[in-house]
Amino acid sequence: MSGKPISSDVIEQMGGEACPIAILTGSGISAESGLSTFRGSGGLWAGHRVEDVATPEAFAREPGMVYDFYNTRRRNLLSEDVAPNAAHLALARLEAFWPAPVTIITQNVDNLHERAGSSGVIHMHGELLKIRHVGTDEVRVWHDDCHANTLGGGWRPHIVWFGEAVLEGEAIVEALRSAGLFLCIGTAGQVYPAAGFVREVAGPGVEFNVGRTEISDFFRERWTGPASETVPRFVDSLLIV
Ligand code: BV8
Repeated sequence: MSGKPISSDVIEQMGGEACPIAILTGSGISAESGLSTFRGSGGLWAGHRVEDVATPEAFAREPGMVYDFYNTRRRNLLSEDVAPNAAHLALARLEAFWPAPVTIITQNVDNLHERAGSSGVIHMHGELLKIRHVGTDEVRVWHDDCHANTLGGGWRPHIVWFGEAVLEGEAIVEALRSAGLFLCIGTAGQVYPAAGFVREVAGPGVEFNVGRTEISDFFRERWTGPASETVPRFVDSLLIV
C-alpha cells in the first residue's frame, strides 16, 4: 500500500483513538474533474475578475451578466465530461470506513462530493444546482438556466457572493471544534472565513496542494501534487489498521 506511514503518528496525535476529521475543500479538488479554478485561470471570467462578478453589487448592476456567469458554469457542471475524480472518491471512502465522523466543508458550489458518495457535505458558499428567492429565501433545486423572469421572477443563484455571510456557520464551528485532524485540499487560502479555519482547529492540519499557499505555514504536514494522487494515498495510509 503506498503512502507515508502517517496513520500511527496521526492516531497518536489524536490521543490513541480515531477522532472526528474535518475537511476543507476548494476549487483545486475539482480542477482535475474539468472545472476551472478561480485564480488558476487568472481569476478571470469573460474578462471580469470573479470578485467583480460574484457580488450582490454586480447582480444589482448587471443581473444578466451574473445570470450568464452561473448559467455557463451550471451547464458545464451538468455536462457528461464532468465527474468526480479520485480525490472526491477517496474522501467518500474515508467517510465510509473511518470510525468517527468525517465532515466535508466545501467552498465549492459543484456537487462532485455528493456524486462521489460523500454525505452531509457543508456547502458554505452555496450550490450551483440550486436557486434562491430574493424575497422569501426559499431554495429550490434547479438544473436549467436561471434568468430574471424564471418562475415569474425574483430568483437568484443560491450562491454566497463576496460580502455575504457564509452558510451553515454553526455546523462549521462544531465540525472544526470537534476535529482531531483537519485536512485542507485544493484551496489557495485567500478567501475568508475558510482560509482561517486551520487556525481554529485543535488537531493537526494537513494541506494538499500543487504548490505553497498563503496558509501553508500553519500546517503540520503538506502533501504536494495533484489531489487525485495525494488524497487517495493519504486516505490509504490512514485506513491501514
Ligand atoms: C464574508 C461562490 C462577512 C462564488 C465564493 C480583506 C481581507 C480579508 C478578507 C476580506 C477582505 N475583504 C473582504 C473580505 C472577506 C471576503 C474575502 O475573503 N475576500 C477575499 C477575496 C480577500 N470574504 C467574503 O466576502 C465571505 N463573506 O466575509 O462575510 C459577513 C458576515 C456577516 C454578515 C455579512 C457578511 C464570502 C466569501 C464567499 C465568496 N464566494 N464562491 C462562486 O463560486 O461563483 S469564493 C470562491 O473562492 C469559491 O468558492 C472558491 O472555492 C473560493 C476560494 O478559492 P479557492 O477554492 O481557493 O480557489 P483558487 O482558484 O483561489 O485556488 C485553487 C487552489 O487549488 C490553488 O491553491 C491551486 O494551487 C490548487 N490546485 C489547483 N489544481 C490542483 C490544486 N490542488 C490540488 N490538486 C490540483 N489538481
